[in-house]
Amino acid sequence: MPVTVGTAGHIDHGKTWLVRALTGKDTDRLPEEQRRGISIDLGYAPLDLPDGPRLSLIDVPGHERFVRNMVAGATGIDLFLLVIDAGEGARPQTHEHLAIIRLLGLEHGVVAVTKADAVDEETLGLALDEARELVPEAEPIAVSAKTGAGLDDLRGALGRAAELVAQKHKLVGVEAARIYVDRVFSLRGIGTVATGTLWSGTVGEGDVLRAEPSGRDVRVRSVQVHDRAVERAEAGQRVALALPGVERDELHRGDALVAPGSLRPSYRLDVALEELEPIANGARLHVHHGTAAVPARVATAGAFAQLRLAAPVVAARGDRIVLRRGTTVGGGTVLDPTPARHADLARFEQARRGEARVHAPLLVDGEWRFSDSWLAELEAELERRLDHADPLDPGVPAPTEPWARDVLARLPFERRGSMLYRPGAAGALGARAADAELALESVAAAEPGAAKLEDAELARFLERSGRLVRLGDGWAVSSAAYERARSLVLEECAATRQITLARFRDLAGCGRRDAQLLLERLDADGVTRRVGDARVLRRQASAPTS
Ligand SMILES: Nc1nc2c(ncn2[C@@H]2O[C@H](COP(=O)(O)OP(=O)(O)OP(=O)(O)O)[C@@H](O)[C@H]2O)c(=O)[nH]1
Ligand SMILES: [Mg+2]
Repeated sequence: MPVTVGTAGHIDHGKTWLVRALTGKDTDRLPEEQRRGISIDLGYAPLDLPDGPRLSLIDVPGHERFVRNMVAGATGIDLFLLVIDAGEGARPQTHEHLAIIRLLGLEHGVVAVTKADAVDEETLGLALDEARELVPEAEPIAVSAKTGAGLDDLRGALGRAAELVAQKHKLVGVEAARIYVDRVFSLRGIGTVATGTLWSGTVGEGDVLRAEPSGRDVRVRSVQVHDRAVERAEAGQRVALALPGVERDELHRGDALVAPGSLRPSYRLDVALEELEPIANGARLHVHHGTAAVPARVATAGAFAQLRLAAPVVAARGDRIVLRRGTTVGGGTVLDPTPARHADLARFEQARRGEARVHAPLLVDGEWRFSDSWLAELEAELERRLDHADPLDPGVPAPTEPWARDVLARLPFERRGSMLYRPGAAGALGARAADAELALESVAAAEPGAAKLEDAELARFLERSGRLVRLGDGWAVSSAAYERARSLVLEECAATRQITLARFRDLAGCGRRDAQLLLERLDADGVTRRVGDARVLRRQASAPTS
């Protein structure tokens, strides 16, 4: 079972150097990080333990201004590696990071007292004593990233802690896939890539995930774990997902990718509160959940609170959250991720006992029951999404939960395929009709190759209306060119069982880049599958249809 380790500790205490000494990788990759000599954003590196498992390391920044990034990194981890400068001892962010680790319910970790080379015996002894007091459950280890002293002991301690976590992992059953996005970037020839830690479930090539809160379904073209392609990644692993058809600016840190129909975004969370500082009824603060940080207002009752969020999050019962207002003021455990609006003690108590109040749909005697207020909220949420839908195709994906059929029958929307529309709504090109003509002309002129289309929304609309097919990186081909490419591949594979990029390029008569993009689209569409340097047909596609 894969285990993810996150660093923690005050600015300049030596986290990044220690990660580099352990893994050989410098996680301060941003130019600004290199210039200023501090970490700003999260860094990632694999750590191979001698005859042990491979761990994923997440390096976090110590600067107080970037605690938000630290929390985003820490929410996905299983183990902490608290780093303390032997000469300085514990400082403000040592304490704050440790508080966050506790609020997130992380039980296992290792404390490294580093820069041991720079202090005398006595100072080192004092620092180790202080560390013991701070984190009684972990034996602190004196290390130096400069000389390498103590690194083997540290690897050993990490290995033992990872073992404890892995045993706990085993007790957790398989759940629906859930990833909180921490980075989005685009790669030439691949398109948009999103990374994050897989909290639960598995994810593999060809899976469909729902991006929340946008509600869009996305198809996973390929999965990598630490720069290596895998067929399927499992819970606990850091994953990089290639998502064809998603533009880079359509997905952000904080968004969730979940198995469709498993978890819904919610503007409210009922939590059992843990206060580090008093949190008053009505207080405004930031809720950190997954990789998101969302402004919220708190409605308290006793040791509970309802968090009313300015933007929706996707949470599950039992998730931990951190509350910050300049500094970390508390945290909590989610009791109900989709509660009705309320703030009374009796209902919080019920939620804590896990008693189902009928609010969100519940199957009772073969029938879906839900409250009127839940239905009204769902309708309002769908209306909100429809308001933001693309005017070119003003629909949103319909809910796919088991209750969808019963519930949608009671809402005033029109279902067309997998989408929901306002009754009679139709896409309108309007002022963009001329742009559409130009786009189609450039795609036709590029045949048999691809043309670059700057307006992604327009390209999506034209694809939905069957006039072109989008490839990665904003390139597109005419529908005819795509069909021809598909037939070529089917025919060649029928004759010789496989097709290489070079052969396909010659047959199609286009350039290498366009050939590559076309083949990747055929992979994403489930026609072909990569095997080494060549492509073969996926089984269901092997009977030519055209
Ligand atoms: N002598 C000595 N100096 C070290 C050691 N490790 C780190 N340093 C020094 O401490 C400085 C800061 O180390 P970093 O690893 O960048 O600190 P950090 O904790 O990652 O800092 P932030 O990410 O900005 O919070 C380095 O530039 C080194 O000069 C060590 O083992 N021995
Ligand atoms: Mg650093």
